[in-house]
Amino acid sequence: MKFTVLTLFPEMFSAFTSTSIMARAAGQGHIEVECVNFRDYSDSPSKRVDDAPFGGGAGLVMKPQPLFDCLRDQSLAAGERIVYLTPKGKTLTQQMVVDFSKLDRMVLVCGHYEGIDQRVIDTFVTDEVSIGDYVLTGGEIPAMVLMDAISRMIEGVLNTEDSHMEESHYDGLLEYPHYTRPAVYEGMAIPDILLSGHHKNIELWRFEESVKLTGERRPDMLRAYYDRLTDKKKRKI
Ligand code: 6GU
Repeated sequence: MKFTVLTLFPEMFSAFTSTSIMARAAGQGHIEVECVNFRDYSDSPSKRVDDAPFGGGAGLVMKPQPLFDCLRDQSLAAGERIVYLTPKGKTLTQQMVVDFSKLDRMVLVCGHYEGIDQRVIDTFVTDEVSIGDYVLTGGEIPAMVLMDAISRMIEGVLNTEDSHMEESHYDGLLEYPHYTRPAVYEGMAIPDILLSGHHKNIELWRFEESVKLTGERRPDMLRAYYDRLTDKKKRKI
């Protein structure tokens, strides 16, 4: 997957792309992240990228010219996905992440201020994506959220160490509690079952903990999980 990020703040992406799993994924050729500062495309002498909104009101709007010229310079193939990160977009879900992870290339457009001129959206944007019901100052962090979530779903990015949850049948439930050594810490002991060595029982305990937690915190997810089960499995529960 090649990500091309159009942003006024490319430096925000350097730690993200040079650390941990993203850096390894890039090093192994699974992903490539290219940041393009669309200020470089501004035809104004002062390299301005924003202007006052027609119709009045507070805030500034990203001018169409730098983004039009920048997007036209990205040698886009027909059908290429151009995602605009905006709180007005469709809220990102894991299913959308899985669908995006199958693409070879994505262009991510990060806005600031009151957003970008609607004509940029009408001309180029294929998907408008939000990361949740709250407002951030710009699209850079949402773009990183999107790239992180997509990258870990690309074949080969997670090794067996980090990917065990991918294969788990707890998919669609919240995770059970995790413990590591020591078995007693400041007087708090881990659940006995985890020391029993009885793998089947441990598996069952983890599943029950997952179901319990999901029921408490995300009853909507538990219902969806139940609805997805086959009738045969439903009878067992
Ligand atoms: Cl994609 N952008 C901004 N600015 N705020 C957000 C968002 C995006 N998603 C949630 N809040």
